[in-house]
Amino acid sequence: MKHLQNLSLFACLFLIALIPLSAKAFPPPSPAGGNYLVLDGVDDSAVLDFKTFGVLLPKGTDEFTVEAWVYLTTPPDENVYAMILSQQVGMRLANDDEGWREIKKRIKWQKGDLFLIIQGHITAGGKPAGTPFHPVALSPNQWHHIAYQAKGRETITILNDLAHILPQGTTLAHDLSHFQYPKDFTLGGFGEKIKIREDYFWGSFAGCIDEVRISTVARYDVDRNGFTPRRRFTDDAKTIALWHFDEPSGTRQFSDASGNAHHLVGKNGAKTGNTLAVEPHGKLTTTWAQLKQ
Ligand SMILES: [Ca+2]
Repeated sequence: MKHLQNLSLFACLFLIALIPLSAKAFPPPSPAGGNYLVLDGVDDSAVLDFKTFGVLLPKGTDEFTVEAWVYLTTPPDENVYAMILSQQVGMRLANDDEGWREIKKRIKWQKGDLFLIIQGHITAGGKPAGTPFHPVALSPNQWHHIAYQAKGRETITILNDLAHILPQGTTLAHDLSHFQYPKDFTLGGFGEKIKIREDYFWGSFAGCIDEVRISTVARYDVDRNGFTPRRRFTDDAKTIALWHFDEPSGTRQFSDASGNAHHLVGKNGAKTGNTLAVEPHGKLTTTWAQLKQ
């Protein structure tokens, strides 16, 4: 009898251990719903080939929004930037290391958070440059809406309902010939680590991305309370590209819902998925039944 009690106790402990593992391994759907893009953080990426498509936003674009829902599962190494999105706008995450000590004091940062950095590529004085950036703290294992938008004399970095306004306009560069890394529009990195300076790299993003939209309009009124979008994005005349990632689980081509045929290609295993696709509940039920026998 004692043996049986121990067995039950063991079964319960085993289940308790399993539940958080499932929750961690398979994020819930984003607020946009449906499937999402799953990236392993090793070499997965979704790519729009530069040779075919060029840059997404045309020459002279000074009003735009580039946005996505992101869910980081595994932070990058200390000397690696996890690349979320790249081309005329770059979105990346940096790990917590000593170099961020001063920044941490100035922003709402807590242990385990990463630093979200968003920059636009511009031409300043005839030379390629990046816009000044304001790092914001981003927690792993939850969905965040991130956006970069410009209009008139304001360029804004958005993380959920938080907005950091840079009081200057941004006209995005359309000539990327100076790029040290691939010119393709990418989500999740470049499929390989790219050295940017001694022992420092652009790397891959581990987690999920959903609902990416590129627009030639500033979409968010950040003076309003609670401007975070809560449902699936729609497309309109100002939408250049929109990916819902709602294809059936396991799909490796992601269609552009804007009608502009910017269909992304999943490289090295990047595919659509969601919580239900892996049926963690089914597995738990089976395990429970087996343990009770
Ligand atoms: Ca989706």
